[in-house]
Amino acid sequence: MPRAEDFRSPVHDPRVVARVGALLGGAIVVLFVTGLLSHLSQNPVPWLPFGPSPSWGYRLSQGVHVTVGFACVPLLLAKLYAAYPRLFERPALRGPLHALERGSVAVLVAATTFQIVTGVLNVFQVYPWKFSFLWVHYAAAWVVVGSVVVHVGVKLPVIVPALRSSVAELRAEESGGGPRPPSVVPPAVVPPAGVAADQGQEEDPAQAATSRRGFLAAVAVTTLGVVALTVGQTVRPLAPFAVLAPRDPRVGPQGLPVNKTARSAGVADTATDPAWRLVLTGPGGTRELSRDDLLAMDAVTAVVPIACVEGWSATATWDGVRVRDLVALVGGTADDDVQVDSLQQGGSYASSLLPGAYVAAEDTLLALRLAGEDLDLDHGYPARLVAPNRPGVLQTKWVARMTVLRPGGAA
Ligand code: HEM
Ligand SMILES: Nc1nc2c(c(=O)[nH]1)N[C@H]1C(S)=C(S)[C@@H](COP(=O)(O)O)O[C@H]1N2
Ligand SMILES: [Mo]
Repeated sequence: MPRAEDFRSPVHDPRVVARVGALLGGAIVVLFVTGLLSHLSQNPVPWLPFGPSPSWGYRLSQGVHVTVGFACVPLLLAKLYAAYPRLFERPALRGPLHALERGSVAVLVAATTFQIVTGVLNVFQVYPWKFSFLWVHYAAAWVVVGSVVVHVGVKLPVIVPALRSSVAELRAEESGGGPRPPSVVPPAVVPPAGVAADQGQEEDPAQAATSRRGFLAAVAVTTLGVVALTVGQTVRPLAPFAVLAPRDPRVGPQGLPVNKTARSAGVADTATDPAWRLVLTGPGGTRELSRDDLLAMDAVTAVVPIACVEGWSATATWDGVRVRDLVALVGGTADDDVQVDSLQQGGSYASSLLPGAYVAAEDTLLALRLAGEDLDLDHGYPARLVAPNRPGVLQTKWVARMTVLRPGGAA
């Protein structure tokens, strides 16, 4: 069994661990905030209602979430590599407080690794688990943030001096002038014989400083590289470089990706049936409208992005009818909530609730056309919902029914 002091690589240094940790910690804060925004836009609360503006809001926050999420992969690996010799610290437990500290690190490592692995797999639409990704990811987010707070609190006495020791000092050390670096673990008095060590010899301070700076530079370059190769799924001009992203936002019928096809949603026949009618229900009764009836209404053009929760997004130009005009046909007002149901039977995305603030927006459409053509079947023909600043999962395709909800009971 190796001992903590057997790991001689100069990278196992509190200044390295603290710097990588600061980046990872910052990333986790960003992930937590953008994650909560995503949660609140899918599970609205009365005290923080989301609205339709700015139209690119969800696109930005979820794009940041997934891009920063990808960037966490190299950061987490670097952090674990720099800090792992502490696993071999002996005695393993020095008392109840130390046990608590070690326990919080175990929770932190487990929860963060779990969060990043499941998050990335979800983006690639790989679901090797039985649980609901969304709720487990949401619950684990609180565990991650809680254990980060405990960890930073406990380690503050190490973190502060480690971060204060600036890069300038590392440089001075490199040229032979600086102080001896503090070690991540207490130095062994006598190097134990017979155990292979990372670097073997007692470290040369200049060389060690160079290795540390080299490691930090490699981490920074790798992380920026991951960002550069992912962010194109949100930022259109960088799309050609988004080789790590599973979706190319430029590829799909009418220039827009498709997550769920009409065939896989089981609506290929019902959606193309000429007998299709939009069933509108409100306080004033029920009306059935054919696609021709809808095309005969006041047409509106809106530029509204599809911003998938999985990170890809793309702007599109839609033509259709304002939802508030439809609501008015059945005696509703622009403040009423509207329940939107798809022809699709079952599945979490087969219906969505459109809160009143979105109904009122002039860019909230029952879209009939996309990019100047009739909607492609896979984009929701004969009619689909599009509203600004709304997660992709709520932009219901193949709409069959819209029901005006009034406080105190439906319709
Ligand atoms: C490590 C820290 C992370 C935290 C604290 C975090 C937090 C959250 C939270 C709170 C949500 C909202 C869940 C909900 O709507 O109920 C969320 C959603 C999401 N996260 Fe993360 N996340 C983290 C890492 C990641 C990573 C690494 C990825 C992948 C690259 C990722 C991908 C996603 C996706 C795709 C969603 C949307 C899921 C959906 O609505 O279907 N997350 N995250
Ligand atoms: N009925 C229904 N609507 C749906 C879905 C679905 O599976 N079924 N998928 C949603 C998701 S996850 C996204 S990102 C958008 C994608 O729209 P698009 O295929 O036109 O790009 O549609 C949404 N509307
Ligand atoms: Mo999506």
